[in-house]
Amino acid sequence: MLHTIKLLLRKWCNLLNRPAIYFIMGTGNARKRDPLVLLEQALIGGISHFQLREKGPEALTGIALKRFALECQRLCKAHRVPFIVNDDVELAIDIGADGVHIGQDDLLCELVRYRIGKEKVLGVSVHSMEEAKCAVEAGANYLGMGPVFRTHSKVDAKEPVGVNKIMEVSRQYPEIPIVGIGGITPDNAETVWKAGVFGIAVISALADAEDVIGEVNRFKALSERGR
Ligand code: 3NM
Repeated sequence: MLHTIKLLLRKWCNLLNRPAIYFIMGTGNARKRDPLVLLEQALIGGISHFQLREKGPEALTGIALKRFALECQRLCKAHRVPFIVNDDVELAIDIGADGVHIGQDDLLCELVRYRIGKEKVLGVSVHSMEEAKCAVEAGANYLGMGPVFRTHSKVDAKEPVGVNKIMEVSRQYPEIPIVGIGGITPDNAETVWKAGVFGIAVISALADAEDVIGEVNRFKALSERGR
């Protein structure tokens, strides 16, 4: 079991020992620059994973979304970074994304796992031990846990939970990688690493940064210190 998980992880993580700096973005998050320029800078900086999360009233749909997703995928491929699609299972399958990330309100984990097959990555957002148990049993490859701190990037975000829940879940499921999310910046990231996460996921800390490459490097340096 552990061996299978490690093999799967190796497939989507460039280097198993490398801390995950997981960037999440949709066109609505790119307020300072073109979204593809933003993604490319984050990739040059050295993010380890990318998730396309297209949300909000102005969100791209249909063919425009597919075109944008293909451009993001092309950039990720060029940098050998896994490309994950949030929620939109059909889009992920259509373009051959590396995986899908779903929340608790999205399709059932089991159903998504069945749709994408065993080879693709399935990430699930969880907020409690019960949700973590369900996600793990349904075949999630990693868990997103948060919001660790207050976030302005998700309209329906829950109250911040800090890092204690992450520590509890990682004690219960030591084999499942946990990615902390929500309000994480270079100023508070060390606390999250110290909770034993596999990675940190961020939107605004990179999307709103003046110097995206520099900010990714700050996160990378912190991950080495905090672990
Ligand atoms: N999911 P930022 S918090 C997409 O708690 C998302 O599950 C969350 O954005 C959860 O880094 C969040 O700007 C938003 O706070 C993260």
